[in-house]
Amino acid sequence: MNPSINLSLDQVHGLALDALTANGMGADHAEAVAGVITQGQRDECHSHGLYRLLGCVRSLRSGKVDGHAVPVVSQPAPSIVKVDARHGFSLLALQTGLPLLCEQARHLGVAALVIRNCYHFSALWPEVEAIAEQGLVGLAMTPSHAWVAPVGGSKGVFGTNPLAFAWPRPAGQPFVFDFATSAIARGDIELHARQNKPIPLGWAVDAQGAPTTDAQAALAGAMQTFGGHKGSALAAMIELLAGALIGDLTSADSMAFDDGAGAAPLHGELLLAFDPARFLGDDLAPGLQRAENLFAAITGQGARLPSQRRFEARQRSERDGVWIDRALYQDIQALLA
Ligand code: NDP
Ligand code: PYC
Repeated sequence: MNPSINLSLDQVHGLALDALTANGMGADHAEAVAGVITQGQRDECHSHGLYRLLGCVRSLRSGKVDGHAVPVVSQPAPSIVKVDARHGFSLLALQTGLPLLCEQARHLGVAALVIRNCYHFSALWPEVEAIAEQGLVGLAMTPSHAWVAPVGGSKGVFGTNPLAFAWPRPAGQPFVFDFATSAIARGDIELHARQNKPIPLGWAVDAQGAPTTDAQAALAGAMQTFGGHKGSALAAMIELLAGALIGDLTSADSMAFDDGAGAAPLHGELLLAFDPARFLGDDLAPGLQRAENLFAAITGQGARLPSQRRFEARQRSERDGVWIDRALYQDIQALLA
């Protein structure tokens, strides 16, 4: 039997919608969550594609997430758009606040979207890509659960805290990167554990603080930051900007709130949008050209831009559908029961 199964993107989307609604999620939330899960699978981001349905349904069944929460928008200052997700998943809150974020960025040059009280499980690149689609520069960050040790330590303090950035380009796809400030997303270690595969040294230490290649031991121990002290400082910055500054939980607070339920982390998210037209005025065209020169200097020597792999995967998936692990497909089918 083939260990993988081929699905069209419509089938992926339908499967995600069915699994979420069968577990009590309201239609608008389910549509937002299924959309981002389909995007993740389409772009071959396996840690944040269909695999995430297992965690979403676990979160719904834990009774912590409100699958019908109606996000509430406020604007404490012209440049700050706040959306209270009211203990729902983050994605409907994001959809609710994004148009006003972009409008205010165009008006003021720069604006912030603060999402509070949200359960967060998704990759950030769809969010900054949506900002770049509006011709704006986007930056996004969020904490998670305190799984990651600071450099020099061996106990979780930081979340896997992703940082994503998108720069709109006059032609073609935007320049986008999106990475965890841990050496790797936790989802990737979980996928290694599911498949009984070892992980590289440098991703995590075990519960005794010793470096490990055992994925299960890594999940029971602490993850490491990328780039040593540099990733550690960026992870701390994200706790401060997308936690303390916005009046929401840090990764340690989120983990304490979860109290072993195994739900998605509950915290906030910070997104910033910058309008190049406002920053550059009459110099818009040369400013954008400088960016193009930078990208050409990268690709001109054979290096690739971040997201190039993803954009290629997107084209392939739109043409051929996606291949998913049969065991994962069966686990998802079981969620429909
Ligand atoms: P990776 O280490 O796989 O990739 C990070 C970024 O680096 C991508 O933009 C990738 O582009 C780029 N990249 C990789 N290799 C190269 C290369 N050789 N040259 C140029 N660019 C390269 O990501 P992570 O494991 O750190 O994170 C995966 C996902 O997990 C992210 O989308 C993140 O948002 C998500 N996540 C979400 C969390 C949450 O709390 N919601 C927490 C942690 C992670 P490409 O994709 O094209 O390879
Ligand atoms: O993969 O680290 C991760 C993650 C945490 C929350 C969502 N994804």
